[in-house]
Amino acid sequence: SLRLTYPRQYRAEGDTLRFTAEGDKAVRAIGFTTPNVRVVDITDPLNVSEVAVTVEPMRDIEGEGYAVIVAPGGRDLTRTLYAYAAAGAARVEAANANQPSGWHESREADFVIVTHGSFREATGPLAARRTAEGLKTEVVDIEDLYDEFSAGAHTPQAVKDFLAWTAQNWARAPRYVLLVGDGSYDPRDYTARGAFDLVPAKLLDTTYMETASDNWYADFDGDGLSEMAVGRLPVRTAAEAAIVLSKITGHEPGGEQAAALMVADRKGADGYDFETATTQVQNLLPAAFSVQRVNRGAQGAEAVRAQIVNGINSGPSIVNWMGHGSVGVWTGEGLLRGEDAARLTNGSRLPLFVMMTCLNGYYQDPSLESLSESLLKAGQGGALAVWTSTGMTEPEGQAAMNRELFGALFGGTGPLRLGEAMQRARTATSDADVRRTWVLIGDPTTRVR
Ligand SMILES: [Ca+2]
Ligand SMILES: [Ca+2]
Ligand SMILES: [Ca+2]
Repeated sequence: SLRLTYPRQYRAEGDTLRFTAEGDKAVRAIGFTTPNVRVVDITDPLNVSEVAVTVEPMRDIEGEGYAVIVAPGGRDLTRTLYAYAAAGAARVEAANANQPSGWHESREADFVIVTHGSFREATGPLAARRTAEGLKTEVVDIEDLYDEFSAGAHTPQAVKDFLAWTAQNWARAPRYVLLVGDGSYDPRDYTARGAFDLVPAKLLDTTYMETASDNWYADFDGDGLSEMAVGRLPVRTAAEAAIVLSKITGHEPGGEQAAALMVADRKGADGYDFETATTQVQNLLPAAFSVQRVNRGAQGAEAVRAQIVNGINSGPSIVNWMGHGSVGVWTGEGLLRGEDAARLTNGSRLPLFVMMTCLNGYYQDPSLESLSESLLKAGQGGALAVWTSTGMTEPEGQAAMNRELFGALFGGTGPLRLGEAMQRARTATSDADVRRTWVLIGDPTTRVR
């Protein structure tokens, strides 16, 4: 065999260099643009230490710049070193004192609100109101769940592990969970569009795409049905939280009009008959309901848009859409659009929107707002709550779930809270993607009648 030994030059790139040195031999590394260079011994990543260096200008033959000379220590071992320009080192952005919490202790709750710290105060009136209604409510800071359940790491698993813990160990486990804070598919803000993973979004692979599933947090056996009813208020600021929470706490169940706006897309290239499916849902409304029906049909898009916007402005208690859609729109023609939300004038007559379509619930994009979010956050009206999908799914399972929801809400079993009605509705389909991607953009303890 042949052993070839040759000297190798250590030259920094971008004022950093990772290199090795024998403990007892001095090593010279060149190519730094500044004399202010620090070297750390990273051989054991759990025991990093700074190494003393000598810095000198590079020799003429080496070019312009500075060289560092290092002798890591008397030991024989090969050491791994990292040299960097001190000014280029990343800084710790913030260090906050820990707030102690005790969520591992056995407690009793019917409802838990898991909130980002910025919205904690805003959740107070909702917690007080539900407690007065007989639902024992706990407000949990998401930071404390990271502390207690994921060793401080920002991860959706902390929320799931907390809820699973309550199911196993609390004297009474919650039936309803409200997440207060937007989520993002870019929790570390690699794309520099803003750090909006305030209460983490859990991303799952579905047939057509990767998307968020809030149901996942309380689905302990992985069958797509959650064991607690989960909703989310995807707010980013205290001002948004105040608007949304005042809509929810200001809502009086039973006070709304017995009216429904039922909107159906026309039969598309895929051949699905949205009109017939909508009629089947509509037939489940109580006889006392006044129904406004809008069929996309052969009408001009602008005429349909006007009927929809006017229909919402009349303040029905429920708005139901079956048809095509994307993140911010109903159909490619935009029969209803995110930008319509802020102009809605239905005031305090706030409907539940049931949107059986694609992507209207895609709340996790840091730079786009989904239609469900625009409707929930609208200040002069819009939605009380929205039930829709973060993903792309087939209409058959959606329609089955839509019928079951109306049965649960209006079928005479007494007033159900939204979360309970939606739990029941999901059991009507075995389509795993429909079950997992439907999100309640709203509060699961809200009652619509
Ligand atoms: Ca803490
Ligand atoms: Ca389950
Ligand atoms: Ca969002």
